[in-house]
Amino acid sequence: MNQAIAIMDSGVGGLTVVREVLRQLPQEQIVYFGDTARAPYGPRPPEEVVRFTREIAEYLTRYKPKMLVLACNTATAVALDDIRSRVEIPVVGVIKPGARAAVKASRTGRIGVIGTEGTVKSGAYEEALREISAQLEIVSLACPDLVPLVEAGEYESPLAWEIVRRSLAPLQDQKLDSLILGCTHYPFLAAPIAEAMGPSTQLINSAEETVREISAILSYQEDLAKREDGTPLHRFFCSGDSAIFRRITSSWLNQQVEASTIVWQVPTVG
Ligand code: I24
Ligand code: DGL
Repeated sequence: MNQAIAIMDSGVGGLTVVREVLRQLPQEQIVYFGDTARAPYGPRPPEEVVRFTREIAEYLTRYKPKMLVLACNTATAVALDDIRSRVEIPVVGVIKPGARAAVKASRTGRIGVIGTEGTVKSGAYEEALREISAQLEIVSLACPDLVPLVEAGEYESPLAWEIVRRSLAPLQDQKLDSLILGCTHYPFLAAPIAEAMGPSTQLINSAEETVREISAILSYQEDLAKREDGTPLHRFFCSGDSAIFRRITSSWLNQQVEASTIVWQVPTVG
């Protein structure tokens, strides 16, 4: 089917999911929205994140997508059920795929989760993990310093190793055998995180697992997968400065993309 896959995120972090779709499902067309003017979502109250995610879902439905992906862990944590009840198409979040991969990878059942404040406070990862297996020991930790670190381009600097080590200190003696990177930005810090946790902890990247889930839904619902060849035309939108957004997107995806800024239509009263 020729309709696009709609992907939303609080900003540019969801491009990790986009890159994975381009790699695993190169024939699929993407329409992406990054809420760069209102990012980050991590520190925001859940009601606000739900409202923003609804607005974006509503905006993206005008492109008649065949599926909507919440690439943001914070949005998935607080808004997935709400969005599912409002749209007709399949809605995929990043939490269940990550949880499933972690349980599969774990031998001891001692699983860690790191994410934004919003994600960790919601308890969504615990819920998803316990639904898969009741036998798990789960340790969750909010790491609010890590997103600003990545967005400052500091993820390879000595400062990154120091901040990661300090942030993850509470997990160091927990004997976790897998750790879910429950935030779009954390794969950029995989090296310092792996070093801080030690060699017996496996890191789980939700973006990769999510695209396997997308792929499974598309091939299960046979009429959903795109079978034609040819280069699809992707569309990128953001709520903030489109020049900066276009620069980050083009460099991350290794291709020049067009991007436009969307101005929300404020409903007029009376
Ligand atoms: N990486 C991220 N966010 C940024 C950034 C970055 N600036 C440089 N790099 N800025 O996230 C966030 C705030 N912006 C967003 C756009 O609108 C204006 C405000 C990391 C995820 C990227 C997929 C470094 C950088 C880059 C290209 C690719 C990867 C990367 F420029 F880390
Ligand atoms: N995209 C968010 C997430 O995965 C991280 C950035 C933010 O806080 O907006 O939780």
